[in-house]
Amino acid sequence: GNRSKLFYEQRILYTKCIAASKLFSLISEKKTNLCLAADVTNVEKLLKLANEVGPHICIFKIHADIIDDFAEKEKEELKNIAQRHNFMIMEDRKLADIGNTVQLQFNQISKWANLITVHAISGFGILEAIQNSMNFNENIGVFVIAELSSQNNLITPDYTKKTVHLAEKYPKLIAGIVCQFSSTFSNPGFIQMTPGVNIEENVTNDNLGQQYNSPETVVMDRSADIVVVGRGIINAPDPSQIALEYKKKLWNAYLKRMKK
Ligand code: 5FU
Repeated sequence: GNRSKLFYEQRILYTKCIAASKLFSLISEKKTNLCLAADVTNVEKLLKLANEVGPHICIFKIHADIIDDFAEKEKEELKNIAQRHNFMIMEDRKLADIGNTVQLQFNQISKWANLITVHAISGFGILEAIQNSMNFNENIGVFVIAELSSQNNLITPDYTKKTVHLAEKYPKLIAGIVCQFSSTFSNPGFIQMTPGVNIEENVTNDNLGQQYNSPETVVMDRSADIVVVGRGIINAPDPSQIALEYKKKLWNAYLKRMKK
């Protein structure tokens, strides 16, 4: 079937991952497929962003290792804000080590994040490690990186295919796939998360390899289900107002895709 022609709420029927079905329903309830990449180093600024942008997003994605003094208290506060505004917290750690090491890392991250990204580079052990971790529960979902947005990255089409194939073997664990194209996978139960988006027409890349597309390109032409936006929002003078603009553009692109 063609996953890009199914509504979010219809996709619930195809997933065996409880975190993914929660995500599908919160997206259709809040009418937002926007994920904020909250790449700030100051923890007060992080919590302020979560509070202000929270109503407009489905996922608040962070890199915990860039934040100064991200301690127990702040993690609890972030969880409270997530509950208040009904969004999920993703740690974009891109775990990539052997299973045993990943299990130890996951035991920490799972204390405060519901979603986590992993590379499949080390093979099945990484997914086994998470699924069999003492801290694993059904509210946690994994996103596997099958493609990257950066210019001249080293992922090959064969690696991408094998990554998706591996993900298919863990339907309860895998919420989705981080990728760039519609053709990367076909399973309607997996959520396509796509980074590299900016609404300003003259912003097509940064000077470190990042590449940007428009909301319409990624949602309509590339069938993204969740779109990641970082600097396009966090560097704006009023992040919540810009986030609302992204939210509307992304949701309209989804509605147009469904009518096309
Ligand atoms: F898997 C990926 C990828 O392929 N590209 C990305 O840019 C993840 N990202 C993340 O999305 C990256 O780590 C940033 O947190 C975010 C994009 O931020 P930007 O400021 O919108 O470029």
